[in-house]
Amino acid sequence: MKMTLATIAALTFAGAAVAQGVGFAELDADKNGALSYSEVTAALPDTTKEAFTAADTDANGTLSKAEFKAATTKTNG
Ligand SMILES: [Ca+2]
Ligand SMILES: [Ca+2]
Repeated sequence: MKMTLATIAALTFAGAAVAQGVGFAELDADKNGALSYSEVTAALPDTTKEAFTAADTDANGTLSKAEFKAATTKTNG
């Protein structure tokens, strides 16, 4: 697998979430089923815009549960 800088950034963000035991439900403060950048940074202040964008694979500005899971699964596996 080719590791781009964006991929590494996404894994760093997901790794931080896993390391802190923060799951999708904890991050989704308004419970709308998607994570905004501000919701992610509220729990994980070190998350860069680059990391968030890298995990947002459909580039719609929020992370779906599937996108979040994909990022954290890469970290675990
Ligand atoms: Ca939300
Ligand atoms: Ca998205």
